[in-house]
Amino acid sequence: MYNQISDLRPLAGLTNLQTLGLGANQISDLGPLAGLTNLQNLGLGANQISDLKPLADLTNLEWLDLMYNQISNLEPLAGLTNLEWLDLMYNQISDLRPLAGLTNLQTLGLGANQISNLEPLAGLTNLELLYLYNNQIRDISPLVANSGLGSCDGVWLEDNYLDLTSGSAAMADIQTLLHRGVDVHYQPQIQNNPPTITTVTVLTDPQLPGSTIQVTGTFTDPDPGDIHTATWTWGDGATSEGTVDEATGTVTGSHAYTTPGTYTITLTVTDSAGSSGTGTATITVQTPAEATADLREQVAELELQKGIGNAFTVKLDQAIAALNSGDRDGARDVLNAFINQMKALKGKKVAAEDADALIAMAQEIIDSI
Ligand SMILES: [Ca+2]
Repeated sequence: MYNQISDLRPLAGLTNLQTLGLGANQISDLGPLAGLTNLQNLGLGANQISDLKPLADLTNLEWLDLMYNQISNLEPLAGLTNLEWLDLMYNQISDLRPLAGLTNLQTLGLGANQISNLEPLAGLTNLELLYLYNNQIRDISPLVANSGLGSCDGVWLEDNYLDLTSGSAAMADIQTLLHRGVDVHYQPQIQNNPPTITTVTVLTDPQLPGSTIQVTGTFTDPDPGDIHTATWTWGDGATSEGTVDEATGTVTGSHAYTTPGTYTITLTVTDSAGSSGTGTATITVQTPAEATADLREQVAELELQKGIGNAFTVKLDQAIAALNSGDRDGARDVLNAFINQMKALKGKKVAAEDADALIAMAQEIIDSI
C-alpha cells in the first residue's frame, strides 16, 4: 500500500497468495493478477484502474476494494459470486446489472458514481451495508423489493435526486424501509434545477395558411441524467408534444396554421423532477395578399430589364387587387400567368435560381388561396 507501484508482473507467479494489498499506487494493468486464483482478499483502491477483465476468474475473492479508480464496466465481476465485501465508490459506474448475481454480498459501496437504476440490487438479499450516496437516483423501489433489507441493515442515499416532498413515491419507499428497521440515511438530496430554454427558432417565417412550419428549440439542464419532455403551444389554441433529443438538448415540432395572423409559439420543457422552463418565438402567418406583396417586392429587387420587370409587377398588382376584392379565381389565374411568364424567361432574362424561387413562392400562394 501507498507506494509508486505500477508494474505487477513480478507478482504473477505467487499463485498461493490469499491476501494482497495494493491500494494507493499507480496501477492500471491488472493482467499479472489473472492467475492468482487463490486470492480471497484484494485491495486495489486509489489506483488508475479501468479494465477489470483480469479479475474475471478470481472466483475465490470474498473481499475486493476498487474504490477511487476509473471503472465504468463491471461485467468482469459478474462471476465473482463468493464476494461478500465489494467497494466501488468514487468510480464512473452507471450500469449495475453485472452485480445482480452476487448474492453473497453483505457490504456494497457504490457511492459517488453515476447510478440511477437500482433494479439489479433487488435480489441481493444478504446486503447489510449499502452505500449509494452521491449518485443520480430517483427511484428506490428496487430496495423495497429487496426482501433481505431489514432490521440492522443500513442504506446511505444522501445527495441523490430523491423527491422528499411528503406523499412522494420516494418518501413512501423510505418510510417502508424505515418501518422494516433499515437505517436509511437520505438527507440532504441534490436540489433539482429547472431546464432553461436557450433558443426557439421558426425555420420558415413568414408563412402561408395551410403549410406546415418547422420549429426547433434548444435547452440546457445542469442536472446530469435528467430526462425531459416538451410541449409546443402554438398560440392558435393547438398544442402538440415536442420531440426531445437529450444528447443535443434540442426539441423539434411542426404545425400548420389555418388563419393569417401573428402568433406566439411557446416551448415548455419539463425535467424528470417536474421542473420546467419556457421560451417563445413569434410567427407571422400572412394573408395571400400580403404574401403576394412580398413576392412583388422580391421581383422589384431583382432589377430586371424595365419592360420585363413591369410585366411581372403588373400581374402581381392585379393578383393583390383580386385577392382584396375576394376574387380568388381571378387571383389564381393571374398568378398562374405570372408563373408561366417566369418559366418562359427562366435562364434567359431571369436567372434560373431566382426564377425557381419566385415560381415556388407564387405556387405556395396559389395553394393557400
Ligand atoms: Ca433538472
